[in-house]
Amino acid sequence: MRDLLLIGDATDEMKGRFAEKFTIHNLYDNRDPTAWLKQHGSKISYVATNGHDGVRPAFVDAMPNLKVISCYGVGYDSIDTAQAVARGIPVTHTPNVLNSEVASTALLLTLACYRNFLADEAHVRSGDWESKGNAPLSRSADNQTVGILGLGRIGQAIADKFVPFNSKIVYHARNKKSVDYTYYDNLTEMAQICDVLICITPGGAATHNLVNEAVLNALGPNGTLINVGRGSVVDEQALIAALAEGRLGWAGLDVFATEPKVPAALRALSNVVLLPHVGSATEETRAAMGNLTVDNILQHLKDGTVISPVPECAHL
Ligand code: A2R
Repeated sequence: MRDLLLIGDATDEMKGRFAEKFTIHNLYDNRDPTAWLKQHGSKISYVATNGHDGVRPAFVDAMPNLKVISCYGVGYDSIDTAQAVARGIPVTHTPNVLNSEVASTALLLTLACYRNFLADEAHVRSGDWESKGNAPLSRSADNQTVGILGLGRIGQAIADKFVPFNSKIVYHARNKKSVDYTYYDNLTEMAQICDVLICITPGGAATHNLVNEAVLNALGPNGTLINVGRGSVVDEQALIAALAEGRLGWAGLDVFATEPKVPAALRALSNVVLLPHVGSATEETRAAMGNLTVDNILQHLKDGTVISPVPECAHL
């Protein structure tokens, strides 16, 4: 049996499928992962990790016979692809199979901000409805201008989910697409005309704090920021200040700068809806992502190819 290193979360189904072909070593079962890898790294031929845990460059260095890094997630900013390419190691991820789920999460977060259902539900449970009367009015999510930051696979699925809400879709990405939505090459200018701005770009250096104070101010006191991409894309301190000072209306966040730490100042605000990075976290979608994570490795074991390499590794 070959040896596979598992870093972080995996479903039971993934572990079961891996166990048919590999001896599985769970890195974080070891009190000192660095010491364990120093001793055993040379026997590891495959790594399965996830977008949050990734794999540290020093860990990759400690695995001289590593053949593939398979990421259980579409985002791979926690994996050093330049290092992997230099070693000829394909990094794979799970694009497409989560588009619809993450898009639903973006829509639901938007609706939660607009319709105030979380507070309304608490109003019923607490008995306030009976003792204090009707809940305050909320805002209609219909007929809004929705700006999408990152009109890729998931961004397009988000645009599709908003069709029944009669939304006007605008977008910002690095490149203009052949779509009917209006393209803005300047994010701040786009934010000025948006009711809702939805972030769904990858993380990493190129998108770090792309949504800064100027963008938040442009979105304005009646605006709503939704982030289902990566926490690093939004300047979290600027976001907290804008929300607290009323320069930004609402925020619906599934991702944060330093997960799972969420600043107390953000948790204390009433004009936010906060989720623990569950954008793709349904049984069905995680099963599909898990299968693709395993399939990439099993296919490589069979014929040396992978199914869904990240773009940087497509030539390997
Ligand atoms: O390359 P373009 O023009 O298609 O733009 C991509 C956009 N994007 C950016 N937009 C503005 N400034 C940047 N520096 C920048 N870098 C990338 O994000 C594209 O429209 C979009 C990414 O689309 P996909 O590569 O198809 O990714 P997918 O599957 O939609 O997932 C997006 C992210 C993942 O990387 C995870 O972080 C998260 O959603 O789950």
